[in-house]
Amino acid sequence: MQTGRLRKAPENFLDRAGIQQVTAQARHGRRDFLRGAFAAAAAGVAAGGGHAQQKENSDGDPNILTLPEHSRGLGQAVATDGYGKPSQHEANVQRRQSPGLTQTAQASVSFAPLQSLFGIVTPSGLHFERHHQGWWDIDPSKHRLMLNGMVKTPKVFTMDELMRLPSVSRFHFIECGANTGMEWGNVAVPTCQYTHGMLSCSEFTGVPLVTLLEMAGADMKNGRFLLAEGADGSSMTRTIPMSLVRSGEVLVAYGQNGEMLRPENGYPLRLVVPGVQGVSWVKYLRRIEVGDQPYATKDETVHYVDLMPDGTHRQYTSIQECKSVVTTPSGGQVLLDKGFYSVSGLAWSGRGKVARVDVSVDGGRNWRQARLQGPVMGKCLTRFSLDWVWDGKPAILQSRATDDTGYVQPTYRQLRAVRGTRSIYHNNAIQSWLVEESGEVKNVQLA
Ligand SMILES: Nc1nc2c(c(=O)[nH]1)N[C@H]1C(S)=C(S)[C@@H](COP(=O)(O)O)O[C@H]1N2
Ligand SMILES: [Mo]
Repeated sequence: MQTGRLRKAPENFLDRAGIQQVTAQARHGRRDFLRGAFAAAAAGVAAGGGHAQQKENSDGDPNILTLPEHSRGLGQAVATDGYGKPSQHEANVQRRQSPGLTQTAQASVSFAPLQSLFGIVTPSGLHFERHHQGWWDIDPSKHRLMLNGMVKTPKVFTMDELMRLPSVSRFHFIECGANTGMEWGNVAVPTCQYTHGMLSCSEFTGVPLVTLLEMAGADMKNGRFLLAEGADGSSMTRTIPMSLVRSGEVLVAYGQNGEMLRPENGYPLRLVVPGVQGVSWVKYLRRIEVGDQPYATKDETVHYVDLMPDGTHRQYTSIQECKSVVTTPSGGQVLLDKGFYSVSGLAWSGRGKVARVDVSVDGGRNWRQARLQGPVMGKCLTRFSLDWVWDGKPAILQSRATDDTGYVQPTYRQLRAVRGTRSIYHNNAIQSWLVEESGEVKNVQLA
């Protein structure tokens, strides 16, 4: 079996000159020009991808014949800074601002490098970020969580009090409702980091919110809605339906991947609302109010609404529908020769488990069922893969996920028939990556 080699995506799209060019064009929204600008930004750095292989020919390969320094000398002593870091050779694997968005001094979104990750867990230092008013590193000894509204006994918890309660740990994805939002306008951003990188998955640890509500004697019957409020300057407040909370799924979480949450992700406390768009996962969580109707806050009436074809706004569409994306090979990467590739990607559903993923290498004409890597968990990322031998001809890679409710991820045509073209949020359409004869992989949309 001939094994193809893949050049990693050029990661430094953010070279200064490139950005200016790109943002000027993004404002005009012209796709061709934009793609040209991205290509210009990427040129000259294309060789900089991760593990460039020197191995041209194993006969006389100096990497076998010469004993390297690290086999002869004494290695370094234990790390003195007490907290491990990735290899210096992985310095390109970073979360980044999208070159397609206007760059601001107070940057508010960074995208996770999905093309560089394995399995389903996002390392905490690479978790995407979305801050409406910057992030803070709050002193946990001063942080409080208040429970009020339709409760018998309003309560205030310290972090110590919360962390003494029985906890659970669960794997869940979080996806910003605006993930893949640029693609509505047919603005093809170059890599899956920018098309799908407002997505991450962690093991979260915390106390089921229902436990705290019971402690406060909340009216679980008439109190049909909750207001969750964050302690940052964004006045982030969201209505959470009690129906989601009753099952015990919604967590008041302090843990992320075995350690405390990172400050960027809401340290010391955030709400985890499995399956629901990121904005409801209120960070720096300081108050939960129990009420009997939706709160109609700014972040659910003005923002985070979907403009429909008939001009109306759809509100409270919180669930992230079933979606998937091929992460390797994906936009910006280069197939260096013909042969075997493992086409691999991520699938998820806000309604439950991923039931199957089909992959097409011919733009959706034929589909083959992909392998799912277990364990497949509910409202969690699932890794899929498919064996593929590239014949050197142009190919279009797609993945189509189905969840355990039977819902099938739509094509752009199907999605636009219902939603029109003027939305920002909730784009779960099938993603297409064009593999050109040169091996270059590009983001394309099929009509
Ligand atoms: N307090 C507070 N909570 C917040 C936000 C915020 O700006 N402030 N942003 C929300 C949005 S829009 C998203 S997508 C997620 C992002 O979470 P992350 O930064 O941990 O990835 O947090 C949500 N919770
Ligand atoms: Mo978001």
